[in-house]
Amino acid sequence: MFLQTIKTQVAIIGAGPSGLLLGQLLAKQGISNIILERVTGDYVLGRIRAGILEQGFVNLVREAGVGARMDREGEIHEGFAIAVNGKLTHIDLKGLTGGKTVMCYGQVEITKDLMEARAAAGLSTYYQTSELALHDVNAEQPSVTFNYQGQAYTLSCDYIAGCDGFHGVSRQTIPQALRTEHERVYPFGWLGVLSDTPPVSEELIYCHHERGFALASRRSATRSRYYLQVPLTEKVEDWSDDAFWEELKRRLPAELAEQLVTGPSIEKSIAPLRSFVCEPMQYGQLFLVGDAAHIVPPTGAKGLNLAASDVATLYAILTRVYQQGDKACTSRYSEIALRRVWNGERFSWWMSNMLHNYQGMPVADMGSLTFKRFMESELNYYLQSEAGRRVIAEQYVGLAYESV
Ligand code: RFL
Ligand code: PHB
Repeated sequence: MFLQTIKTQVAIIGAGPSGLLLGQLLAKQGISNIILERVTGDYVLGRIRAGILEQGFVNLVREAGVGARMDREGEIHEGFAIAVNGKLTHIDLKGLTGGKTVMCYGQVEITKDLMEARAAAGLSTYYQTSELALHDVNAEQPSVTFNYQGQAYTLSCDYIAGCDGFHGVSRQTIPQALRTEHERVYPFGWLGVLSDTPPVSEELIYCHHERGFALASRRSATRSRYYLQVPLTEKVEDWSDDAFWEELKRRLPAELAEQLVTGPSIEKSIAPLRSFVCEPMQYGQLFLVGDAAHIVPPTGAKGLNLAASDVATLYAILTRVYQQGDKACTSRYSEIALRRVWNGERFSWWMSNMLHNYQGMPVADMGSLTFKRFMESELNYYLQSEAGRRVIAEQYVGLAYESV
């Protein structure tokens, strides 16, 4: 097979939101980059995931010049609600944080906007690559080899951004002895349904219920996204649409359950819940970004937002490298990124513990009655106190990005 050699400044592995946003921002600064993706663009767009974007993320998308549709179609949310066994408490994000809000705009839409902007700018993305491997990441001139349309390629570059998600190859390139992986797998998953029905509420409602957690989210005035806590043993095929709606009604506050508009699901899937952090997030010229380095359970709406803060940090560092010749600043990436990551991890873990029901789980998995009582007490305390609600609000809207 003939070997093609190509060259760029930054090789980006993965065309998820992390890779696409980083690529767009770097290109704005005149830093060349090539994205290598394992699957097709349509496959990437088929993954229904996040819906809530922090202001920092929104600003970054605007800075990348890709915010026009988001600003037109996205919804600004000034608050959300937490229901405890049917009783609602409002978390006034705007009032409690001195004016901060979040944007409700689907990950699929952001990804689509970024893909279109990349194509329009003529930036190069290789979809459906295989056999991808990273080489010499600890040397001055690393490279990535891969196959594309039956042809073997070598991409030589200055830096590699590993934006290839939890199951990607980048993280595995860091020698095992040099990385520490922290992991907690939760003893339940989220069954999610997307439907073209008017959402039950204008704001999101996180429901703590004896039968298990539920979340009422949305994508627009006509599209709803709902989730139910289910045991990990559950199969999505065993959940008919009717069964899903019935269970959701049981967990929603009664007055909302009565108003719930049901309809056929357009997507239905089960996602396991995991907390995961890889330390450090860099090795030589390789930087891990987003889900490649960390995973949070979705209860705090933080996964994509942490990916965005990694992108912001790496973008600032690489801009400094290429515009000021300050190569030494690259050594600060992991330390800066991890500080924010650990806060998001702690918040997501805490929200997950308070809002889910661990009853029936092994005691080692926090299934004891004592743990249940601690969590009920914690939730009640934080909801009835304004200071408590502010603690939730401040972290939900997202901490400020650290400068490089
Ligand atoms: P992604 O999206 O996984 O993209 C990685 C890309 O890398 C490609 N890849 C490879 N490419 C080339 N070679 C290889 N060897 C490769 N291996 C993998 C993959 O095909 C893929 O295209 O990671 P990225 O870009 O870091 O983005 C992270 C986000 O997707 C994730 O954090 C969020 O979706 C998490 N999340 C949420 N985050 C929020 O901030 N707010 C939310 O409201 C929110 N809700 C959620 C969520 C995640 C969920 N699930 C299903 C896990 C709700 C759910 C249900
Ligand atoms: C979603 O709309 O998919 C969503 C919203 C908030 C979360 C998790 C998921 O915390």
